[in-house]
Amino acid sequence: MDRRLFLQLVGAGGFAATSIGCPKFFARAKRVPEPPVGPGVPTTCELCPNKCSVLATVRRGRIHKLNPNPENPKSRNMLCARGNAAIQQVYDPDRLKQPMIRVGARGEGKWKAATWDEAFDFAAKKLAETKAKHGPEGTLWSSTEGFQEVFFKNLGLAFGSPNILRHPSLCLASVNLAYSMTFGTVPSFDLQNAKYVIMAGANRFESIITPDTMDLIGGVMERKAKFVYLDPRFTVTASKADEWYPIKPGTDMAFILAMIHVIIREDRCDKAFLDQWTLGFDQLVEHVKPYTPEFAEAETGIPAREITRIAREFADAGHRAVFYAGRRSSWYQNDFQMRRAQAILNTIVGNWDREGGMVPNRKVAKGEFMFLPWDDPKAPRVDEVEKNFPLTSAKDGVYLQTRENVLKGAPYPVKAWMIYKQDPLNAVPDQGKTLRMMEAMDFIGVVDIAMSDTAWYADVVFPESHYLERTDPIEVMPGIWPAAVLRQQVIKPIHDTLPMLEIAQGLARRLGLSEYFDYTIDQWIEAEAKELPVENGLEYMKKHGVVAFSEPKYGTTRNAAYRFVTKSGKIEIFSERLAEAGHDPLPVYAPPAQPPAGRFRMILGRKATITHAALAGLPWLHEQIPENDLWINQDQASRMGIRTGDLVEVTSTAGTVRIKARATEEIRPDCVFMLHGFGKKSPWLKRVYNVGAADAVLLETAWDKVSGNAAMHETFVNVVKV
Ligand SMILES: Nc1nc2c(c(=O)[nH]1)N[C@H]1C(S)=C(S)[C@@H](COP(=O)(O)OP(=O)(O)OC[C@H]3O[C@@H](n4cnc5c(=O)[nH]c(N)nc54)[C@H](O)[C@@H]3O)O[C@H]1N2
Ligand SMILES: Nc1nc2c(c(=O)[nH]1)N[C@H]1C(S)=C(S)[C@@H](COP(=O)(O)OP(=O)(O)OC[C@H]3O[C@@H](n4cnc5c(=O)[nH]c(N)nc54)[C@H](O)[C@@H]3O)O[C@H]1N2
Ligand code: SF4
Ligand SMILES: [Mo]
Repeated sequence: MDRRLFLQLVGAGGFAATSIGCPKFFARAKRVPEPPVGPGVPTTCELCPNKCSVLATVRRGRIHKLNPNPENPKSRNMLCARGNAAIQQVYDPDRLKQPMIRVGARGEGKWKAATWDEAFDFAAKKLAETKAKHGPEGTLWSSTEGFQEVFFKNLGLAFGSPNILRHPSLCLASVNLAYSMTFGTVPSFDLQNAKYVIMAGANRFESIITPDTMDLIGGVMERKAKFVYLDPRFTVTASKADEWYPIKPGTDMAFILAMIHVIIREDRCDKAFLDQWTLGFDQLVEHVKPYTPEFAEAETGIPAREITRIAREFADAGHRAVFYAGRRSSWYQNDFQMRRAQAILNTIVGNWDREGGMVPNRKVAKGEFMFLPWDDPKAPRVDEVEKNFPLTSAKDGVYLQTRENVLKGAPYPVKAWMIYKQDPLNAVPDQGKTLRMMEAMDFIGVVDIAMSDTAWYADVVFPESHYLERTDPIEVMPGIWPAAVLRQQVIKPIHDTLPMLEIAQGLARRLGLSEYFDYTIDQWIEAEAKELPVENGLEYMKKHGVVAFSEPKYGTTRNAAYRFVTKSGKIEIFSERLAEAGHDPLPVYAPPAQPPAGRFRMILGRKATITHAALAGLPWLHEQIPENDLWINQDQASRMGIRTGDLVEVTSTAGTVRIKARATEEIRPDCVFMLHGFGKKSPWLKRVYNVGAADAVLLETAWDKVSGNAAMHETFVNVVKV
């Protein structure tokens, strides 16, 4: 596709709403008419957690164009800029093309191309040696969500390791725990029908979540519902809001508690709802008395009269008012409690399970493939989750605690690390510390599609086939508009790559674990498709790529017989379980530590064209953002003699980077901001290698007290002009 047309169509917001054809002038220039491309193979995007439905067209064996599949109500007929650029990942000349085994020192970049047999033999030998020396618990298996992640995780479990470490404790563990402890489940927010929406740092026009981003455009902006946004930065989302408040970082809980205070004081709660469904409202009434709007003004910098007015407007919109939860809650050490405060604010206006409110997620039923079960691991987890974070999900683990304990060698040594679809050197705060953890390993194996920074420091790199080259399990995407989606192969792998299932099978064969992986992907999805709520599930899925419910259902939990999955069976405003675990049963506000004079708090966020630390180097996307920079407030910058484009040195206790400055009014004076995804160490990522800087170098180790979720906005940095 023509680059300019691509850019016009993806536009400033970064997404195209409909299919884009091949430009006519392009076609005219060809002597031989191009064969038609047809409607496309239905499949599912893998470039971020949203998993939008795609129709992939192929011409002469090459992927020609990716279009949105209108049949998925969750992705709302949208394929964003990143989704479109997936073609460039497939044909990227710097892609991993065959297994690689390290021959020089770690990180030196000396590799030998290997056959799959050599790579499997090598890794299996190292894993078996680790098991013989330290037991299966001496191995760590870490991964980020993806449809083939299940095979990676199962390999770790079948191997006998308790140390399965998934990405939530870097992302959304605290928000999920806060909502589940209140409602027994994590709901969605009906932005299509809401009348009043408050978002605190959920940058939905740049941090895309489907269908919320599109519903914010269609449901909120076009219907002129009120949209209030709090963010220390003027983001694209701020620019679209009715009201934007550059809240002082780390003080959102004060704002929320003051809203609760006003709503209770002025008797604007949904009393009938509170009486019937909730526990602990009386304690809340007492609890919020000190949290006046004036108190919150002093904390947040938002005028008390505005907080009071917003609270009144919010309560007046009642069941159609939502304080949106946000997704990345790896912010502060009190993140769990801040999200609990949000959940309680939503509760008191009675928006639970109402059109335009908070709605418990529905699922599409699917079958399960029955594989041979393995014995439970004998050893406890190395992160000692049950002791350190008893309320959090032990099956996903806690990343930072894992790293602390591995570095200490306690409670036992962990000496081999397998990594799937994850780049811990960039995703985990304090890159230097993660490097030390890697150095402490006897063996590191990485499964990726690119030579990520983490892969660059590994011993063996297994190239996974690209999502457009493989068939993955059917996945259920829960929500108000739930869907089950299939990712099916569009083209055969163009290099010597394998899907994760076959990588797991290759290793399992050598580790004596074959019996647990004795099936094909086709058998797996056939079993899943059997229970889909359509006739001939598998055929339907292959033809449509998606089975979905396009009509929302409200009120299913609002019946007298319903018991919430909480200790009391009610919505828990006051939580005894929290009290028992030694935490505040109602959210107590404590002001965040302030940066000492001359230092700034570092905050993070996203742009629409980049996913995390990946994708910034894909040509179409790279042209949008060729390099990251450090946002610093204009007044602060001029006082320090810093101008846009000047090179600055940024230092925290974790590390130092050099990066160009962007002096701007679009950020508060007490913080600085840096985009993720640059300053790479892997020369294979050539457009972003040594370009800009990596935020992970600067971030210090801190976590949320209840969930163990990484707290990534707790680092203070020093900035000097170079
Ligand atoms: N400094 C900093 N750290 C953060 C964040 C931040 O904003 N700043 N955000 C946090 C959040 S919210 C999250 S969710 C995490 C995300 O953390 P990660 O999951 O580590 O994020 P990515 O950068 O997307 O890295 C994914 C890796 O998977 C590879 N990959 C992509 N597709 C495939 C595939 O199909 N198969 C395989 N095998 N590999 C594939 C990519 O090449 C890349 O190396 O990071 C967290 N950490
Ligand atoms: N394009 C794109 N979309 C994505 C992703 C991606 O990488 N790229 N990743 C996906 C994933 S895994 C996730 S978790 C989500 C993340 O999406 P979000 O949950 O929206 O999180 P972030 O984009 O990380 O944005 C955090 C925002 O909070 C602001 N902020 C910082 N401190 C404070 C504070 O104290 N108070 C308030 N109110 N605001 C604050 C920051 O300036 C930033 O704009 O996005 C998803 N969607
Ligand atoms: S939001 Fe974009 S990158 Fe994410 S799944 Fe959808 S199309 Fe793919
Ligand atoms: Mo995330």
